Amino acid sequence: MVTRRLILILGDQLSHNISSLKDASPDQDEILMCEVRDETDYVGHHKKKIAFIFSAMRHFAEELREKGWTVHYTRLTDDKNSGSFVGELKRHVENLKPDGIRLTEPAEWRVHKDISGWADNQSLPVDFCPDHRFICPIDAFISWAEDRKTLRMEYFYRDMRRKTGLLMDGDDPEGSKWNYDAENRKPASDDLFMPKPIRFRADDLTDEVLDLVETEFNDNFGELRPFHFAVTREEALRALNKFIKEMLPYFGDYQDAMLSGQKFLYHSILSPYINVGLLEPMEVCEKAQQAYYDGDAPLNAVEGFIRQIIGWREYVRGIYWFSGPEYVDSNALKADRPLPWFYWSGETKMACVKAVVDQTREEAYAHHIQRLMVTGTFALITGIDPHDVHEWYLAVYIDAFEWVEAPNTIGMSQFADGGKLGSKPYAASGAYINRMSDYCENCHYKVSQKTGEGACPFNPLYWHFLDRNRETLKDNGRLKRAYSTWDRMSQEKRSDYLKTAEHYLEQIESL
Ligand code: FAD
Ligand code: DLZ
Ligand code: SF4
Repeated sequence: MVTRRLILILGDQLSHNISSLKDASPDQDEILMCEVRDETDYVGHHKKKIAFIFSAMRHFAEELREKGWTVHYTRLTDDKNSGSFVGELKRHVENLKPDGIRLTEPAEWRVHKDISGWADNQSLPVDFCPDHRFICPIDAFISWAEDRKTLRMEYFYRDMRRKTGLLMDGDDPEGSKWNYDAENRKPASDDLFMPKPIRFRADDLTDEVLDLVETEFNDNFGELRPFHFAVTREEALRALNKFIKEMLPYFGDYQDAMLSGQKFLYHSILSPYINVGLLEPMEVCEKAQQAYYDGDAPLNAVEGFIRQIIGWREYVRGIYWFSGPEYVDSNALKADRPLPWFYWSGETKMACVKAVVDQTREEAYAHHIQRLMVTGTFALITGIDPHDVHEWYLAVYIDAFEWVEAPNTIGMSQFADGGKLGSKPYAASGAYINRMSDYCENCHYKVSQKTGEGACPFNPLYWHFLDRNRETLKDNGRLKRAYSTWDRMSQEKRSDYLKTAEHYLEQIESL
């Protein structure tokens, strides 16, 4: 007997070779895709993020139809839209009476729980297929992690290099070193040639989505237009090719640099495309590897780039599933201050924070060091509630999906998991931002001033952070030097730091 399955494709599963479509046939199976309020409203997403996902979903549905599939596509404003994946599954099961349901496993706990909870009470079979776009299956990560006292990305990454064969010379790493990060920390100067990321013109389908977002999500954070993101695989491949040719050769050198007015530097801006499935992580890495073998990009750049994808990206996904749904509520440092309003408005005298928030509002994008060492470090050293910080990052970036955002925010950036993901908190004084950027040149605050009115807030707040978290952090090997510097300071100097920090904390909203 022929079985007729209904295949649910979620908004971050827009790959033609997604596992739920393997061995399925347009002659007997049908597809369901849906724009639902549960997904648009679980945080107040940036307008560009909603537009990107809806437009990419609608384009993908069209491509499937061109391949002969019957696609049942629920638009956000359809009268019968129930507002949730489960509601749409129920409605379509009633109408279409399929013999079974199939989907690639959802990427996050919330959705997985909802759909599997519904599936448990169904008489028809619901088949969850593993997501083969990731290199490390969840089970394999869990076995790797369970055997270890401490989890560190570097060892996991080496296993991924061996497993994929990327940049391997037999059993050894290409160039005989696994990691070239030491060569990757140059500040940038504004006379460097900065290629611009490719920008795509909105077609009719995207224009329609932009109008929808303008009407339905007008109060959400962020500027909707101009909208230049790729929304099809063909466009995403063009973005990938431009990155490999023009930016990759300099990616390593300037990976940590920040420059006013230069929002993208040599970063790839590929995370949204990889995360929703328009590009596959392995194909991106293979292209980068080829550029190295062809002599078009140096090893430090290519290794650094590949490490972000098969190392960090896979590692944070593993940590997310290994840690359970309660990971997002971690708060090892018991931080409880509310998120300052300037994270939304950009109205702050701190030039670095203003630059990153303004850019985030305009582009729904900031690069890793901006996220980690500016907005992330400020929230960490001022003791903002990590759950508030997590919800902010989940809302404002176009590439934000909980499985990748939460470990980066809760773990790497806020140290709220107590050091499960990373070995030290990314706390820093203004000196770091001054070294890696030009933000301090036009700041109201003086980066060289340590205490008193006008001192860069990062300076006293850094020491305040270390002092108030001493009990929890004193045994962290990577903070030993900082604590001994603090202990060597005179009582008077320490008290000046703490007084200035407390003064700043009292008036945090007007910093
Ligand atoms: P590039 O600098 O060009 O890097 C290449 C690719 O490597 C990226 O496209 C991405 O796929 C991958 N990558 C790099 N760093 C990481 C990382 N730490 N974790 C996972 N993948 C990585 N990334 C997201 O994709 N979604 C998020 O919601 C997200 N939230 C973050 C929150 C915080 C607090 C921090 C510190 C980092 C976060 N990151 C997140 C990681 C990183 O900042 C982004 O992946 C990167 O900035 C995306 O821009 P890009 O494509 O230009 O990256
Ligand atoms: C992020 C998002 C948004 C804003 N809207 C939708 C949607 O309407 N329909 C959909 O299928 N997916 C959407 N997504 C992406 C989902 O949240 C994502 O697929 C799940 O979180 C599973 O990881
Ligand atoms: Fe940021 Fe301090 Fe530099 Fe101002 S002086 S830009 S607050 S690091």
